[in-house]
Amino acid sequence: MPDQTVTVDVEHSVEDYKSGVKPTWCPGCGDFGVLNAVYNSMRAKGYAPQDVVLVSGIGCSSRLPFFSSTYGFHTVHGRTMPIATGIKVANPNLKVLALGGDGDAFAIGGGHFIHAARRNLDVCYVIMDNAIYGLTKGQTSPTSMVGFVTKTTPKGTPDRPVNPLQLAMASGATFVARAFSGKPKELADLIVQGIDHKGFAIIDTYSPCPTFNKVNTFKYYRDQAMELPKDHNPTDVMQAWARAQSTDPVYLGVLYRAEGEDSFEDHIVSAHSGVEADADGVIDSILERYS
Ligand SMILES: Cc1ncc(C[n+]2csc(CCOP(=O)(O)OP(=O)(O)O)c2C)c(N)n1
Repeated sequence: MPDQTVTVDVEHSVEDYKSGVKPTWCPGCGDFGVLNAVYNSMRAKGYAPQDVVLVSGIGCSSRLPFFSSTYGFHTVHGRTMPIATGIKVANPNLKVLALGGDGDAFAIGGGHFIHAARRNLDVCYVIMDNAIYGLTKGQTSPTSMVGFVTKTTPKGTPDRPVNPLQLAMASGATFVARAFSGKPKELADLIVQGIDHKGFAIIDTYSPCPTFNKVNTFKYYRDQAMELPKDHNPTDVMQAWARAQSTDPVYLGVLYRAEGEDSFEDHIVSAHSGVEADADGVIDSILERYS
């Protein structure tokens, strides 16, 4: 497939990735740290803004592409993965970064998440996990804790939370990390690693909502979260699973990584060459019947 990207070989500054649109998030929102980390990861990669597509769903966090000078696709709620898949199929050379909230990823987008993971789609997906629906003013999300009180669950939700890291691992993701927007430098480094990884890379990022979630605050995560031990082996799936399960502490860093697996795009490229190799015109003759 021809390379349809145009990379300009110049050094970029963070300013080059800003759209000039001022973020509309509430003061103190964790998503500011994620936005900074996204800018810094693109700068670290030396990407030209026109080579990158930021794809998001619907939610406060999903507004992120508006604030970047790259291409962006603010899709329908929960449909980040289908659109990201389409972009990669159309032009595998584009750098696609998927972004959005925990509701977008694991509630309405939960089915798509599982299938993107099992296909090993070669995108990096940064989930801004605030354990609540922010845009719709504070309902429980799939990552809210048992007993979490909101306007729609005044007695506390009885539902147990999804564990995003274990869901990703069980679904076939090949790079599974956890980050905290209060540590944007570390997050930027993880995004670079996720981009460099061949296959589906998810970074579940604690990104507090100071307006509607008064429990999972910056202080809460600072007290709860710690970096993985130096001797953590991300290729050991059982160790990764156990550390993903831990709640006290919760671990930050790359919990699981599997290298050398085929990505979805590998199969697409071979499917394209299959069509090109149709010298006998069998496919054309089938298509002609419907014209
Ligand atoms: C099909 C559809 N269903 C429901 C909604 C309403 N809605 C908009 S955003 C959202 C959830 C937002 O939560 P999350 O994805 O976690 O993002 P956050 O706002 O917290 O960043 C919901 C339910 C919608 N826009 N479209």
